Amino acid sequence: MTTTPALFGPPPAGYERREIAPGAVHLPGWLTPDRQRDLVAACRAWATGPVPIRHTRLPRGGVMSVQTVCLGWHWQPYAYTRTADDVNGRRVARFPDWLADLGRRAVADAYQDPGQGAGYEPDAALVNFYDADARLGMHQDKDERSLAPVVSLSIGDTCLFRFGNTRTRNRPWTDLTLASGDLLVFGGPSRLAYHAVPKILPGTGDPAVGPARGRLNITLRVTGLTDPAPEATGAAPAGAAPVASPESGTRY
Ligand code: MD3
Ligand code: FE
Repeated sequence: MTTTPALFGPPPAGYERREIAPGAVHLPGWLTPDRQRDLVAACRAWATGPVPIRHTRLPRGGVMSVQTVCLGWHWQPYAYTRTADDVNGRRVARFPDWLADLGRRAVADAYQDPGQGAGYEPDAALVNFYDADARLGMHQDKDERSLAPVVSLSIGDTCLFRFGNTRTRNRPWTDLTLASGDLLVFGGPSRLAYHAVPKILPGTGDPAVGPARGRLNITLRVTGLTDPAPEATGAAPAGAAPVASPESGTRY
């Protein structure tokens, strides 16, 4: 059992807040060095299992250059499941409450709206690791059934991030750099915008804070999914009387 990282307390005083587009907010340096170190330690543990970090396989036979491990729900193109059927079939690690709390603070700070922060209930995280050559092509995040914001936390090497538009994967787009400690929140009219990570800038991270090399990105999402009722899983004997479900939300 790991202890809860010390992720609480206010972000650094005087951090900037940049609105890239309506609903897309960048808070450079929102994570303190201590919080970044705690998150790196957590990512190291998640990377070992129950589902190990791996290059996601694509439907046409390729693999992504980015390596990913999921919490709460497992993502593979193009669906979320509880078990990593494309890796080892195991259930992914649970989504920790402290990470949801961090997500609520992120949304509250990005939108300067404590109410919106309080109502944010992420249930899945994708931890992406980029080595010097990894890239992520232009795509939309649309496998979630909820349009709640996506929270993105960057640690390690700086990357070039390309924020596009909601209609096409082409221009217009805005390029910005994401450095260690940066928070991005994408919601509202920006939630379905195309975006990409065209380049990592190797050696730009501080190994005393982030990974020895490369870039970590943690995205928090609201899948909008629920587990099937127990009687629909095949777990109950045939013909068994339906069993009352436990308190909702506690089955995982
Ligand atoms: C804009 N990850 O995991 S995070 C992804 O740095 C992903 O690893 C990138 O794109 C990374 O899907 C970018 C920033 C991000 C995440 C979700 C978005 C930007 C977004 C959803 C809508 C619009
Ligand atoms: Fe994405």
